[in-house]
Amino acid sequence: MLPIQTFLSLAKKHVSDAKLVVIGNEAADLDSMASSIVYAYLRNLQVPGLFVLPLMVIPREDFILRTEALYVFKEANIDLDDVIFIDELDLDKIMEQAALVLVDHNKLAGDLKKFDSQVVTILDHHRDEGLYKTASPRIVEPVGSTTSLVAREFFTSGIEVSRDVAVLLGGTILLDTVNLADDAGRVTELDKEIAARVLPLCPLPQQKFFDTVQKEKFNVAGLSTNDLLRKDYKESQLGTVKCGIASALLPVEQWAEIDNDLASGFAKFAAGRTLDLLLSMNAYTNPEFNRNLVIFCKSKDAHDQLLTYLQENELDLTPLDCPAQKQSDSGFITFYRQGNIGISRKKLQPLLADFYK
Ligand SMILES: [Mn+2]
Repeated sequence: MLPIQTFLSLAKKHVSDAKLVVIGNEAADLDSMASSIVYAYLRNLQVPGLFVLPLMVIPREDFILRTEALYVFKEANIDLDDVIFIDELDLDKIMEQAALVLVDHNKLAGDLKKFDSQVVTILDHHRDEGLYKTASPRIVEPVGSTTSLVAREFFTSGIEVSRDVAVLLGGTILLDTVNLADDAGRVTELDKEIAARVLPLCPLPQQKFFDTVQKEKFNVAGLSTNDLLRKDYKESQLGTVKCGIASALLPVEQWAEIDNDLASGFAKFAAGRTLDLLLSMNAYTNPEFNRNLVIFCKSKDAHDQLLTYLQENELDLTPLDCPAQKQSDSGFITFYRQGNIGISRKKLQPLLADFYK
């Protein structure tokens, strides 16, 4: 049987011949990416000679931010050179002769909406938007992971599930269902049934496999300051102030060890996006939940006014010694422990909007 690696490398070689393009949702998480690849592989095995292209809907440079996917793909022996990203092809051209399969979403968004009339198949676990009623199969079921639906198709086809395919499916199901835990409220009977069939084919036992995928999700060791800032980033215009807020999952102290010139990294990121204000909200567990806040703004005055306002709103900020605050030509940066851990980005955003309106 054609190994999944060979399938991917052939799919890449024949991009311009693709008759079916399989895409996940815009967030391009592990579920979306693993589902695209495995479902495309299955369709190709069912109809040899049908060129099916699994397409990752993020630029290639963003893939390293999905650290859990990086790990699971590696464990599945997937060569990243054979994975195709949306910035590497002319999708308009391909869609002149191809149809679209949606996995892990059931409604096209943004720029892709123009392909609405070309959706022929759906496998998803989100709320059914009731679109593309002629799609076949059209499977929208509230299971824990889309990969469970893909796996069921695989088992139904009678085609053997290899070790590497099992790793892609099993790793994703465990992550999406928090290790099949009932109290996490995500797992369904189907997820459990599928897990019971694919996990025995995986090289790691269930608990160890889950722990590793989960750990890799938070493994930011290989990322630069620029990557850490853009990994989970939101931007908004607040009156005359252009404000960016990053959410990072590591202590500021650890970040300062990875990058001994955080001030420059923040200044460069802010300059590239013409920001007046750049905040990083750092959340981590060690062993209790903690928050840090980094404030980068144009001047010490601007900083002091914002700090006073944030303290009035009970963020309970105390300066961190390491790293020290720093004034440079490009801006002023300070680092705090945020005592009030209840203030998340969702809550901080409206507070800032009020302040700058
Ligand atoms: Mn999903």
